[in-house]
Amino acid sequence: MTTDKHSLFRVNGPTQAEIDAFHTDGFISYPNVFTDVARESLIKEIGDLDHVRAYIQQMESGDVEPRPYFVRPWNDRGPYADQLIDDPFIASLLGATIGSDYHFCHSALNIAARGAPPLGYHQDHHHWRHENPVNLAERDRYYVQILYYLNGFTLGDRNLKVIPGSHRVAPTREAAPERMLAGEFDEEAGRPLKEKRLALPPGSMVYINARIFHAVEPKPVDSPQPYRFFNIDIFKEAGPPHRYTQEIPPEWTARASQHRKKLFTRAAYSEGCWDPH
Ligand SMILES: O=C(O)CCC(=O)C(=O)O
Ligand SMILES: [Fe+2]
Repeated sequence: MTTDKHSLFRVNGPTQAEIDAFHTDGFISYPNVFTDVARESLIKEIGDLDHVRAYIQQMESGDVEPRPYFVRPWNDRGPYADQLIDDPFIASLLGATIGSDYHFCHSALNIAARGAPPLGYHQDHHHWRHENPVNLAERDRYYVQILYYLNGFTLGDRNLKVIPGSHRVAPTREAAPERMLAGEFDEEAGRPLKEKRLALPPGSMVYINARIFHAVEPKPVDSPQPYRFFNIDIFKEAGPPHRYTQEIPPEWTARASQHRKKLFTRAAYSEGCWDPH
């Protein structure tokens, strides 16, 4: 289950300016960062999955209501998607931004078809809004999402948007995105909090601190791009499970390198795992 490629990316690691952007803005945008071979191979690998084919066929048949396509955890990864987990560039980026003590949390695969509804502003840090001692203790630990946009997106067509700097505002009930955009938290963030809409060519990636508020615009019914592919890998600082920390398939562990075994050696989320004992 390996590719013959040393890396799927055009770059080896982040620049100092990118690391600074991660801490200051809460995200790093990497347009066209996949090599052409990796981008094309990943698109083919995903497009060839039976359930993806079935979904697209069903959408094209036109006789069903459009429905969202979302798989979590996404485990049937081919060799290219598998390599994403610890590609040298990804390992370098994680190491440079959050250090070496982190685990693989989970991944997901999403396909947005024409007419897909928007996704409102949200954060994805799952220890928030839970008051158990474990959640409070984990509140400030890094939770990083790596968003892959294999066929890209344009403004107004399922584009991602973020509020740069919003990861610096304490996660209280008052810290709602509408109030941030109204300027109420500029002082706490140390900068004016404003929406930034992104546009990214095929083969792009966005690396975010999951504390940052982010949202997705709808896909117009007449979008020139029939399907937007989106896959995501999530890493967490070592510690108790997040809400979606997945079970690692035994065959992943069986064929894992030492480095990978370390990424996979952590508890998965289970019902009641946050309850005080
Ligand atoms: O679809 C996207 O571009 C991002 C989706 C997202 O924010 C999420 O899955 O949490
Ligand atoms: Fe999200």
